[in-house]
Amino acid sequence: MKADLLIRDVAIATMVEGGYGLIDDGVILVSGETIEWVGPASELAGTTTDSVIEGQGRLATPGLIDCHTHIVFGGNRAGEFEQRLLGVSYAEIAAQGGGIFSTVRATRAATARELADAARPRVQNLMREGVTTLEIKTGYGLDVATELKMIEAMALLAGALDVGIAKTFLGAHALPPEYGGRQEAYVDLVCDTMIPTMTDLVDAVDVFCESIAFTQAQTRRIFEAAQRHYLAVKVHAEQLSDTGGAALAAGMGALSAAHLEHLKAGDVSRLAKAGTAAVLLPVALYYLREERRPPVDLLREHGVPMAVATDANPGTSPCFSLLTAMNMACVLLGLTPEEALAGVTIHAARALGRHRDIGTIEPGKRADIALWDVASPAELSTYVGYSPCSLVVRRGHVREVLPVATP
Ligand code: DI6
Ligand code: FE
Repeated sequence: MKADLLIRDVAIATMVEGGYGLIDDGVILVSGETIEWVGPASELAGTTTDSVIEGQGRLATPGLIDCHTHIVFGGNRAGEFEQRLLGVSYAEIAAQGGGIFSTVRATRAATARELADAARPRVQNLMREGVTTLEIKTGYGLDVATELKMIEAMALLAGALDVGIAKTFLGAHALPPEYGGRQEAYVDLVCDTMIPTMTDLVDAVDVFCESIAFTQAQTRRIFEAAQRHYLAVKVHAEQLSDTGGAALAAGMGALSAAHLEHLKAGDVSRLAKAGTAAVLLPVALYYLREERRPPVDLLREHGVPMAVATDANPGTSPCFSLLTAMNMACVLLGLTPEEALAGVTIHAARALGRHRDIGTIEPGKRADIALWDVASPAELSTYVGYSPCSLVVRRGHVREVLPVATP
């Protein structure tokens, strides 16, 4: 067999079928950008390769995927953090024109270049943790020009960094102040102007379906507009209250439903039936000190794919560490470390509709692979504030440097 790259002497957590699928003393063969062969060294027939990575017993996993972020934004919300510590709620801050609106003002005032420059170190922090693909949402513009500017900032990031970026249009994140009281008129703008404008620029359309944001009926309208333009849909639902957004989204074939703290038991089977991934965002509920937890036991019982993501955003989850989100998924939500790793690999790929392409280590998948200085895969969910990632292969090449220089 002839291949371009051989990775040997690794323990491989293939994540095929959602479990570790461990292969000891494993070998991965890569041709071009694609995984060609995976298995134990003992089964490898004669091979010639141009380059070899000696794993030295390290763990190999699929490159990690952060499937839900709002990592492009202007300004910061540290002042609000202080307010919240004094007891002011997220909803109260939003009602006073803070929250998402303060980020909208700062994002409108910034250039695409400034937005990309501000986001770069945050994305690099994810890359240092073995992330090879992340999703980024718009939603801090809420007007055509600024939403487009956010997409331009994402394109600048994609051009500057060796990481895959999935772009999601979240025009329905909040009602912009200039539309005060005219919800339906703004939904018209989203459906009739924004979505047609964004069609070729984004991969999916998201809606914040919530008591303080958009109703179920408005969410449906926006999804119908997205689907008329052949765009995939996904939802933020049941974060602060039960509005039935997740069931609606599942019924419309959504890729994912995120948050779900208030998801009712009866709606779990709808997610399962539709194959809609549940995206768990433990850092947001930690940050907001939410008592409610998504119904993880039921999701597990029904076989709903559970993804785990950072929700990286300046307000409810100022966290740019996917390993931290994995740890919190275990500690706060009761996932096993194996489920947490599946949540940032195979199930995160599903949440992005990319499961045929990325998220596992198996022949035919893209060669996005992370190597870790750990003795067992459970270690990946164990640490807070420390990344044991030591090498990343993306699209079949060794990613130049992890942004942190190793001596
Ligand atoms: N849910 C969230 O957790 C973020 N957006 C959303 O719809 C919060 C965004 C922010 O507070 O800036
Ligand atoms: Fe979010």
